[in-house]
Amino acid sequence: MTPASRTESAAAVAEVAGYGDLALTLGLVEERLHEVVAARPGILSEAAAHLLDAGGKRVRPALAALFASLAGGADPANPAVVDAATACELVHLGSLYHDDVVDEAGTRRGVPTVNTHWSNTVAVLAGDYLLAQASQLAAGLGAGPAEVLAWTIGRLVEGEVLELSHLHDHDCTTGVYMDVIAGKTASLMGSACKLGAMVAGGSGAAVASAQEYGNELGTVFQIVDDVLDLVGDEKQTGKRRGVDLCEGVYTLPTLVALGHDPDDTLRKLLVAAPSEEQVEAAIVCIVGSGGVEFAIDVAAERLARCDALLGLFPDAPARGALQRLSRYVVDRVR
Ligand code: GRG
Repeated sequence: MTPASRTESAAAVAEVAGYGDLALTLGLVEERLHEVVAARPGILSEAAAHLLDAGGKRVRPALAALFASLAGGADPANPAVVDAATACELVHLGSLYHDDVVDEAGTRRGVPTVNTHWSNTVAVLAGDYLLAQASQLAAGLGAGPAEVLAWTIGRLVEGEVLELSHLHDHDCTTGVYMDVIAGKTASLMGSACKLGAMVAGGSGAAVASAQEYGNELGTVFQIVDDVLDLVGDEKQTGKRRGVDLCEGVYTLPTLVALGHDPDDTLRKLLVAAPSEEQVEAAIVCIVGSGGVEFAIDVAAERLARCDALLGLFPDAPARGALQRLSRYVVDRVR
C-alpha cells in the first residue's frame, strides 16, 4: 500500500468525525507508528510494518485523540497524546498478529497475513515486538499509562482465552459472550479513551467516563461486527458470511437462537466442520429466531449509553465528533 492510501484510512475516520484537528493528530500518529516500527532493522521491522502498511481504520488512536481534546483540552499536536494514541494502535496491531495465528487466517486488511506471507513464528515474534514497542511508549508517558496498557494486554488475552474455551459450545451463555467481548474488544477501546483523557490531564471523573464510553462503544463495535459476519454484504465486508459459525465461534445472535431451538434444528446444523449449505441454513434459522434483531437492539441500547456518557462532557467539537463516530459504528448494520 502506498503512503497516500495509508493517509486515506486515517482520513476516512477523520471524515466521519468531521473534525479537522483529528486529521492532524492521526497524521502525526501515522508518522510515529512508522518510526517506532522501523526501530529494528531486518525481518522484524519488515513483518511488523506489513499490516501497518495495509491500512486499518485507526479507530483506537482516534478515540484517544478525541478524549484528549474533550477531557483535557489538549493541543492536537501534543506529543504525549500522539504517543498514547500510537501505543493503542500498536497493541491492537500486535493482537491482530497473534489472532491471525490462532485463527490460521489467510488475509487481513485485504492482504495476506504475516503467518501466510512468512510463518507463524515470524507472526508471533513480530506481534511480540509490536507489544514491546507499545510498552516502551507507554513507559515514557509515566507509571499510570504503563499500568493501563499492561492491564489492557492482559484483558485482551483473557477475552481470547475465554472465547477459545467455548468454541463449538452449544450451551455457551450470552453472559459468557458479553465477558468475551468485554475482554477482547471493549477493554482496548476503553483504555484508548482513558489514556487520551489521562495524558491530557483530565479530571478523575472525566477519565472514568471516557473509559466507560470506550467500553460501551467497543461492545457495540463487536456486536455489530458479529452481526455482519452473519448477514453482512460480502462485497462490503470483504469476507464470506458465517466464518464465525465455521470456526465454532457462537456470537450473540447465534446464542439467542440456540436458546430458542426446541427441535434442535440449529444444533444439528452447527457441527464441527459445517458445509456451505449447513452454514446458509443455520443463518436462516438464526435470523428467523429473531437473534439478529435482538443483537441489534442490544447494540442500540449500548449506543444510547454512549450518548448519555458524552452528555457529561461540555459541548465541544470533539464531543460532536465522538457522537458521529459511535453512530457510524451502528449504522453499518442498519
Ligand atoms: C498478545 C495483545 C495480545 C493478544 C493476544 C489474540 C488475542 C490475544 C486477542 C485477539 C483480540 C482481537 C483480535 C479482538 C478483535 C478486535 C477487533 C474488533 C478487531 C477488528 O478491529 P478493526 O475493525 O480493525 O478496528 P482495523 O483493521 O480497522 O484496525
